Amino acid sequence: MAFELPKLNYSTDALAELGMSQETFEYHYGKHHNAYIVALNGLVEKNPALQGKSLEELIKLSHNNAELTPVFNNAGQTLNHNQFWESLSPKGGKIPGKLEAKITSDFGSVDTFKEQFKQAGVTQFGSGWAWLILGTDGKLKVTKTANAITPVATGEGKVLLVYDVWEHAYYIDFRNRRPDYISNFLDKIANYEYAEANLLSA
Ligand code: MN3
Repeated sequence: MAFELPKLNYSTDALAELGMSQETFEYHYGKHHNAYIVALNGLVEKNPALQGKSLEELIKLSHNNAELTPVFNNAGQTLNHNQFWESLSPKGGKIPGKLEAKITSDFGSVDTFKEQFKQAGVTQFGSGWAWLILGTDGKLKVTKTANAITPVATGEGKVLLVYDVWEHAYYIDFRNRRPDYISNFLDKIANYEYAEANLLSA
């Protein structure tokens, strides 16, 4: 069973008034994400040892394995984008009560959390991702990874929310202004309901 581009929970123009244009979606979802999935399916088809495995299994077995670097990169990017689309919402930006209580408990305040989450993406040199995870110690943490790396590979914790800081994520709408793209994400389109649901199911 080949991997497929996931269905979005909103239309590709749903975030256009909120700082993420339909053109960005057409390239980012329709071309970049799709290309990772097509590449991954090609790699799996050629290698019987990879067949029948989930994305998480492929990521774990290919992590730090030089021969399987292309598998790691394409499986990681497939999963990371799946989680990124879920991390966006046309009704985003509002932090629901249970998540807010946990954020306040673990970061001190919502403002401190947002500043740390923003700085993770601002300071990620080159391409990568910024994450809100539930750490293995039961506390919320902000982290960042380069290229295709995911907390699924590093075992740091469960992914609650993620945003993409590859240039293709923001260059059409924000040009070189990565910090503005991140603030827009945090305040207008971040799907904190998704993050709370992930927290409650942990
Ligand atoms: Mn991307």
